[in-house]
Amino acid sequence: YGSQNNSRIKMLHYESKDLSPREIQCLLRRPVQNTDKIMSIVKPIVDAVKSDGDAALVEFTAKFDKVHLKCPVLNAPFHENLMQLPKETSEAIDLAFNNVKKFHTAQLELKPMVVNILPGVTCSRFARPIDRVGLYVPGGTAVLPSTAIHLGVPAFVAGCETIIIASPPRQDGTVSPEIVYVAHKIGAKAILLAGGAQAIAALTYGTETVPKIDKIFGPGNQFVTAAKMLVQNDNSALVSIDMPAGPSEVLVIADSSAKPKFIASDLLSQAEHGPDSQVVLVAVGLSASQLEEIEIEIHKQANRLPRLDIVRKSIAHSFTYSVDTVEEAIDFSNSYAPEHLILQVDNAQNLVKKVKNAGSVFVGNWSPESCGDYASGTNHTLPTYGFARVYSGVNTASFMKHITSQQLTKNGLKEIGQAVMTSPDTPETSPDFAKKMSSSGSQRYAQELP
Ligand code: HSO
Ligand code: ZN
Repeated sequence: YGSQNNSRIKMLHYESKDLSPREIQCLLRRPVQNTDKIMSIVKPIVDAVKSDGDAALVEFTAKFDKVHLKCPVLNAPFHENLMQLPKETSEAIDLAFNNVKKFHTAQLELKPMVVNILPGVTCSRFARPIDRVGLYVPGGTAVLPSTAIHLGVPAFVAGCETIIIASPPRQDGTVSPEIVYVAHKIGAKAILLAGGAQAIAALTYGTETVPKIDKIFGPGNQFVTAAKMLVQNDNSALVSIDMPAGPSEVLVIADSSAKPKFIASDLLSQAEHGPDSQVVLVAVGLSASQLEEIEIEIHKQANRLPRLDIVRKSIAHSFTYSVDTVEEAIDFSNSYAPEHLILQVDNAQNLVKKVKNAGSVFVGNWSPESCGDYASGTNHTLPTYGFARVYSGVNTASFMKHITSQQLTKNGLKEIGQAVMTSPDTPETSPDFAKKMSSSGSQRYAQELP
């Protein structure tokens, strides 16, 4: 498989008992990303697409993807010839699609939440889909039709009116049939044949052929991530994004009940994503020979992978961390806040209640990460880089917003009107403001009362 480097693949190894709290803090930090440099490359691209639309978009695609397109957009309905797939591929997509749909349909809030606050004062909250969404499906070193499923299905389930998929074109200027098939299944309005910052800019501002959208979803390389951060800070763009993103990562907690083969597979499933991915093994009470066995497995399995060179790079900044107890392991994991947390420990189910920060949890020896990546039903667009402390993975609610409402009866207004008028929001420093606020309130109050 093309790699000349036969040296043993080795993860760095740390023992918790040898490290100071400061050193542990350093371990928890992700490899640093130089965002300033990337931003300086991305900004002119975004600005050019914003001002020159399709002309700039087509030019950047020619420059970066080496593809000359007449039109950067493929509109629905998509021709059947564009989605011809071997039967086993379409069946695999159908199975994943249905499972993801089942899990995300269960997340739909169908009824408004209604709360009677006081007699005559009723508050409610209801969800509405975001009108127009853009789903970025990476191309480049790996095409990820599964991302089209994991973003497209919740958008479809939420009821978004306009769904646009963006993905870099292949060398021959076409889109992979897997992506067209998924786009068709979710009722996407169009596929934008563009990648990188130029695709994000086109979705954000719209062009002659690309509709402007309201929220951008999906993973991507550093240029895509930087462009997403940039456009969400442009107030004139009125666009939001799913979450900040960093390289994909996994943390496996394993004790002696775990199978070395399985541990190695789970670590490698993320290591092969990209050279900057990070994989962490937290070993609970494992002996030196057990750790050695895992390492041999990693080496063996990695050498069977077509992306061995990428694996070597990501393993170089990955590590094993040995602890004595499962409590210590879960504390470390909660501080690290991994995108994927794999529990290969005795009685794994019991440990789930101690998880405080993680994107998605894989419970027990028979729940490999790849199942979540493709077909178990959960979403694979998850917070990375420690953002699992505060962000959720993409879910049906990500494609919706909540609107609240209140309705008062005459009696209800009587109940709270006085408190509204004497509300403490009257800044002492601004008596005029205070007067205005309470006078408009009392006018309404006076009108309503006999
Ligand atoms: N592990 C990735 C998702 C993915 N894997 C797509 C393969 N294809 C981030 O969760
Ligand atoms: Zn994956």
